[in-house]
Amino acid sequence: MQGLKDDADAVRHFRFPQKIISAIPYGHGHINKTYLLTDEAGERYILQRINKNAFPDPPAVMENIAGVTAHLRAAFAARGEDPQRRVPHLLPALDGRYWYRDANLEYWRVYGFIPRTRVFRRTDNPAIFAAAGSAFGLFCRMLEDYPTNTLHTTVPRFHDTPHRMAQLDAAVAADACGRVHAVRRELAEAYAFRDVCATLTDMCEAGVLPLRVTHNDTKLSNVLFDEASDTALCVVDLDTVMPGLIACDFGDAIRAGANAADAEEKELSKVALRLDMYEAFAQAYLYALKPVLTAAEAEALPMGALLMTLECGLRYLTDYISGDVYFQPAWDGQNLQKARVQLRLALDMQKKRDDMLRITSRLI
Ligand code: ADP
Ligand code: GN1
Ligand code: MG
Repeated sequence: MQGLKDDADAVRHFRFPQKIISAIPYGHGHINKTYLLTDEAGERYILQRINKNAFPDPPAVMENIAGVTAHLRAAFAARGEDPQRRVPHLLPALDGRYWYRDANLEYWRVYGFIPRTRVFRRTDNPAIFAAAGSAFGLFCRMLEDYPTNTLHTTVPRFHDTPHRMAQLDAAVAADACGRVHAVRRELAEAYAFRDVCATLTDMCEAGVLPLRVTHNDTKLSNVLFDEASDTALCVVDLDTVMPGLIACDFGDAIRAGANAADAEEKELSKVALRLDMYEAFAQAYLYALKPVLTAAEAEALPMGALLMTLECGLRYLTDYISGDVYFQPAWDGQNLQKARVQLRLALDMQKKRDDMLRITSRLI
């Protein structure tokens, strides 16, 4: 077989109807390792090795995904839509489980490939971003009646921003790579948000914001679009589906998709929140979710954008200081550059908070 080499063993342990003849690295994710498989009849599959550094309990991740995808399939079928195109479909391993553990204790899974789709890594087009907003809004809406307490919290404190701040503090104290002296400016920018970083977690603990089934990694490239019509079809990358806050899903999408500049932009003056993109996403997202959203959840959306942006900046900066142990950098200093962009974007969001609030309140 072309491609897999040492990893070929994993392929032999899934129930493919035909023989797999090629495997090529696929996608642009920074966490899992993804391959596109093709069988002798031309049918394609997505094979992924789950990153144990990010997800210490892969069987729990797979149990969440199996439960949620089954629920979504039934919900789409009930609406008369084709679940095969709207929901990722897991292929069982030979033993009937949805994962296979190899001799190196690495975990693998296989999805059917959803054909005639494309992903956007980035867009300047509000209509494309709005379509992603519909898909993520619908995703949470359809899971509104899913029993939240049956889901595993696979990454504890994933969107706990004060916890991310504390991880940054710990990385600075350890200074494992002697990089702290070079990032004093970025640290000052991050620390400026210390007072605000617990806003959402405090509201959640106080019972003001409810925990729902959320996606937690809502970037544009986690939505498959129909190639012919550019309509959003299917939400993928379900590893982080767990109980969470709507403000975090909304905010992470805005963070990743409403920046006027690239995520690695070197000219930081180009970094800014595009309010037209914010509005396009918010309108579509709220259209899907409005019927179930509480007033407090709606009001918290702008804070979600600010804190998810800050949090991502904190995570990149922590990783840079720690020696790039979580996000695999494609070049030296990439995590630091990405941190600078997120911190600058968070600052711009702070300035535009009233604009965001005004837009959101018009939509609810
Ligand atoms: P990562 O966690 O590494 O980002 P993803 O689950 O997002 O991994 O998958 C990486 C890419 O593979 C996606 O951006 C998408 O292009 C593609 N992909 C994932 N699942 C499918 C699928 N079922 N059908 C078609 N393409 C898929
Ligand atoms: C990671 O897996 P991927 O590349 O879609 C990360 C997200 C970050 C994102 C930033 C499990 O997402 O939380 O927002 O990188 N996922 C995990 O680029 O840590
Ligand atoms: Mg992804």
